[in-house]
Amino acid sequence: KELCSLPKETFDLVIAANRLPVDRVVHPDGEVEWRRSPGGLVTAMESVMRGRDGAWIGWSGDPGEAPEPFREDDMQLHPVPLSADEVSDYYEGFSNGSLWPLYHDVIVQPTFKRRWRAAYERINKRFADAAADLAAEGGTVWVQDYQLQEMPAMLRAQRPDLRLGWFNHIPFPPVELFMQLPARESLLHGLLGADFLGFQRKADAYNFLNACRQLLAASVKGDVVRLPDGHATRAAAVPISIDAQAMADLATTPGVKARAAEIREQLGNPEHLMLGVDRLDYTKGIRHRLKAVGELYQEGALDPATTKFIQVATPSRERLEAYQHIRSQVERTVGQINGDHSPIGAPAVTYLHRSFPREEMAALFLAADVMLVTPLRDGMNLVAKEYIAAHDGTGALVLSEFTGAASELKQAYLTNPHDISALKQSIMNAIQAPPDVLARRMRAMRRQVMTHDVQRWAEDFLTNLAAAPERPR
Ligand code: GDG
Repeated sequence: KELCSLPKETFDLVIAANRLPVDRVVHPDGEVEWRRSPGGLVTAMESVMRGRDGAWIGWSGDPGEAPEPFREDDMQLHPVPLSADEVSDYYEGFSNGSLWPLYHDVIVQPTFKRRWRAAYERINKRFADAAADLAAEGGTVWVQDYQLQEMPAMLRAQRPDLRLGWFNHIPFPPVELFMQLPARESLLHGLLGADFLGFQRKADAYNFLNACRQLLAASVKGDVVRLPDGHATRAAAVPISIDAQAMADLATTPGVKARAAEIREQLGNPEHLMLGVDRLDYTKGIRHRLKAVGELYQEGALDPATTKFIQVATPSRERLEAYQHIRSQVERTVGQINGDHSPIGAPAVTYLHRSFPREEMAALFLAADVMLVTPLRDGMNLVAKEYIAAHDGTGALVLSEFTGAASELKQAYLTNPHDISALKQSIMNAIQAPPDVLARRMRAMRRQVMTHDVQRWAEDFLTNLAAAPERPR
């Protein structure tokens, strides 16, 4: 009775994402530490929460019982439990076996299973219940990404007082592809529980609005969808970015600069150093990139003694077959290229299948003359922006037209990675460009990235959310 009368702690801003922004690390002495996790979403959201008293709802990363809520930096963290079966059905199954390939242009055939779909709905409800419990009266709940598309409507049903926003970090597919999804109407209705939906590109918002028009026969006027009950949802582009100043600062620290020089030294001070940094995912176009680089070595357009390529491929979703497959393809190709072309003691391609600290990433960006970002489809791609922020002078970016970043970074060497000849030409153009051309292009891209950072993205999103379904003035 006493306990019940205690006021429950609630929060004005609640973030809901599949994962908490921390990983659990157990030391040999049994002590548990939570460490900030790598990855696109966490990198982006960290600065949003800084200085606010907000809460973050998400899975801890370990199956089974959830740890008690705890505080970390400026955040209240609320773990949501997932059993081992739920991890495999909701996360690996529906999220990464059905939605991820479908939303990335069916690069890999999506799998649909009714058991996966049921788990997805159940977990979305679990997240909605947690948010309903934590959000203050009239508060704001910001839902993240494709794993939680049914949560907004579930939450609105319980808490019509809340402002609900959702941001999609990945593309939203054209209706011709989206309509393959067995749960398509429920997902659209789920999203329409929100007041504002943010997408990486205008084309993604348009695809969503079009799906509502065609599959729900909903009333769509401009960028607003209105349901028969009168509730209106606005969908628009709010392209995500990086903490640009933090990356720029990191890249000018003496330690990072020295390390960048050391990396070049270790590779025998190459004339040209090319770099790729990706999660090892079939969407990232690593295979196409290697094919292009391999052919350039083969034809003698690039000299393996003086032009080196470093590919960082961070381990990802390793239990899924499609990821095991891309990994073996990539590793075989790297082996072939090095077998055919590497001088003794200095590989043409340095392949790194592991994660690195941020400082090491910054040193790699700084060391590289040419950054190769060649996804077959990518919501935004933060790596492209990080490379720009790390480079003050020259440096060249080869960038796939199929990334969200291509809409903003027009001075990159834009390319179609499906066209290997075109990709090779773009790489050569970037490598052979005169320094003054590179400097001019880099200046323009840097202006874009430095003035459109993740802090501005978060403000933009929240301003749009506060005004929805109207546009902010
Ligand atoms: C999704 C969307 C969208 C990578 N390896 C290491 C490391 N990273 C960092 C990168 C970058 C982030 O992870 C990856 O972000 P991306 O944008 O490239 O890609 P996704 O993980 O697929 O992210 C994407 C993003 O969400 C945000 O909305 O842009 O389109 O797919 O920051 O630097 N960081 C460290 N060590 C590594 O080994 N420290």
